[in-house]
Amino acid sequence: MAFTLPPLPYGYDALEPTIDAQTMTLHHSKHHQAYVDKLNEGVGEDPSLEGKSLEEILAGISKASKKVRNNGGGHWNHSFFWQIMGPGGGAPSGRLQEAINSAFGSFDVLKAKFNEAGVGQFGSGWVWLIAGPDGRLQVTSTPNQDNPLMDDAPVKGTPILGNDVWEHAYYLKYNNRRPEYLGAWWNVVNWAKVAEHYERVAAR
Ligand code: MN3
Repeated sequence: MAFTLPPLPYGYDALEPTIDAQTMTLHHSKHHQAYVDKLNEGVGEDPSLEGKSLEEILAGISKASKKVRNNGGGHWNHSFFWQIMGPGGGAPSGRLQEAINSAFGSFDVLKAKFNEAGVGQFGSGWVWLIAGPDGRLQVTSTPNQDNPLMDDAPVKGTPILGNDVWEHAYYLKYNNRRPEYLGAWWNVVNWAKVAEHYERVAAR
C-alpha cells in the first residue's frame, strides 16, 4: 500500500494570523506531498520494506536508504505536525500539565527550553517534546527530517509535541526571524491532541 498525503484537519487559513494561508498551502500540498511521493519511490526500491508501517520503517531506519530516511521522516513529522496544531491555542491541563510541571517546573520553562532548542538547531530540523522510556518528558531537537523514533537518534522517545524549524515553515511571514516564529507558534498548539499523545505513553 502506497503512502498517501493525509488531509489537513482544518482549512489552510485556520491558523492565521500565526501561520499564513500561503505557507500552509505550500507546506502541506507541495512539501509534504513531495515527501510522500519520494518515500513511495524509495520504498519501491527496497523490497525489505514492503508492507511495513511507517513506524516500523523508522524503527529500522539505520539500514534504509537516504531517500527513505529523509522522506519517511518527512512524511511522519508533517503528519504529526498538522495534528498537534489547530486554531485556538491555550495551555496544557490535567495530567499533561502535571507531567510538564514535574519535568520542567512550569509551562513557561518548557516553552523557554523548547524555543531555545528550536533556535539552536543549526540549519533545518525539528524541535520536540518527547516522553522517554520512563515516561518522563524532555526537550530535544533533530536535524533534517530525522525524529526521535529513529533507531539511531541520539535521544530517543515518543514525540508528544513538535515544531518544524525548516525555513519553509515560516520564511514567507517571519523571514529570517525564527525566534519570533517559535514564540508565536504556541498560539496554534492543539493541546487536546498533545494530551492524547501523552496519555497514550502514560498508559503504557
Ligand atoms: Mn516542513
